[in-house]
Order: sequence, then C-alpha cells, then structure tokens
Amino acid sequence: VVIAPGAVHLPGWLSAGRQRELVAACRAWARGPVPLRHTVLPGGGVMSVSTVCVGWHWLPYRYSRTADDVNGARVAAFPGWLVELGRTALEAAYGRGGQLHEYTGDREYTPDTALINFYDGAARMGMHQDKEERSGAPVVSLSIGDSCVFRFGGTRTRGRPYTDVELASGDLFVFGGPSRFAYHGVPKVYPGTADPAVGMSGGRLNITLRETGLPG
Ligand code: MD3
Ligand code: FE
Repeated sequence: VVIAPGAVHLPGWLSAGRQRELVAACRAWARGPVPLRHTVLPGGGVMSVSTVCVGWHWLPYRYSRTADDVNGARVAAFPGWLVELGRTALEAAYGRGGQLHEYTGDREYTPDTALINFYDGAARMGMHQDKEERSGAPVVSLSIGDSCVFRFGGTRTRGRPYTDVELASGDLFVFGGPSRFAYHGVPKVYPGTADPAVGMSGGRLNITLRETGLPG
C-alpha cells in the first residue's frame, strides 16, 4: 500500500517465526553492551519510549560508536543478516526496478544502524524528522507486538495535514525518496493487541534500519 510517494506499507510482511527471532535478538541487545534506556533530551525531557541501538548509538542529536549518554560502552556490531533483511525489505516495497534504484542510487542498500524502540501502553513518540543520517537512503521500519497509530505528515511542517495508519505486528514500512525526511510520530499504542505467539509479553517493538552515511 503506497501511503505517499516513497512511503510503502506492507501489512503482515514478517512471518510469526521471523518476528520471534527478531524479538529474541532485541532482548539480547537490550541487555548489553548498552542497556535499553529512556533517552534524556537536551532540554531535560525524558522520552517515554525506551531505546537500544545496534551499529551506531543514536543520542540527541548525533550518532556515536559509543553510548556517551548511557554507560560509554561500544555498541553491538551491526550483523550481516540485518543488512540482508534490509535489502529484502526494500525489494519487497519497491520491486527490483525503477523505484529501488531511484531511491538508493547505484550502490546496494547497506544499513549500518538499527534503532530499536520499545513502547509500553503509555509510550508515545512526538512528531519529528530523522535528520541525523548523512544519507538519503530509505529507512526500513518493522513493527512487532501491540498495534499502534502511526502518524505520517509532510516534509515542511510538523502539523496537519497528516495521515494516520494503524501499524500491527509483522508490518513493514519503508520511507524513501520524497518521504525520507517527512515528519512522523506514534500518538497511541493499543495495549493487549499483540498475538502471544510472537513472544512479546506486552508492548510494542519497532526496529528501524538506516544508513548513517558515516565513515567506518
Ligand atoms: C519516516 N520510530 O525511531 S517508525 C524513530 O514506531 C521513529 O518507533 C517510530 O520514528 C516508531 O525515529 C516510527 C517509522 C519511521 C521511522 C523513521 C522514519 C518513519 C520514518 C524516517 C523518515 C521518515
Ligand atoms: Fe523517526
């Protein structure tokens, strides 16, 4: 389903088995080397979502190889199987032809960071743009566990007009081309809507794959 140019939603793209594997991998990353934590913003606000990163550590508003705002540890390496998952996701969303090449250029998509967000029933994410990456390559988003309302807006303003889309467990969403720097957020999570078979004991998991465009 094309939501906007470059923004493609594929409901139920991940099998239940693949979702369970991703939940297990995220559980392991959440224990270390950098623990899952609520990011503290420069103004003193604390994000309601908890986050752990792989490949590069995101902190407001830059990437680092070390968790400078948590425990200083070097983040876990970005595994090859996650690069492959990102490539498969882009092909599924855009096909092998025109749009894939239009949005990724002549290099193969090579994500080098994953931001893993955990939402309890009260967690929200305000409308924002993701601009820390020095790459216009697409962002791949995978949702597991409870359903949520995902709000997708324009590139110029944080406010209306926007489109609300329900994201459920197993959904793939890809944001490339003209949608890459659009405002977006998560205004609501629906507690208790997850299929127990995916191995989440409550809450919502979102994994985004990105190219930072940073060296090494
Ligand atoms: C559109 N995460 O981690 S995923 C984020 O569900 C973030 O946890 C939300 O926004 C979540 O930055 C939304 C969908 C998403 C992620 C990145 C994007 C949409 C995007 C980057 C550019 C445009
Ligand atoms: Fe974002």
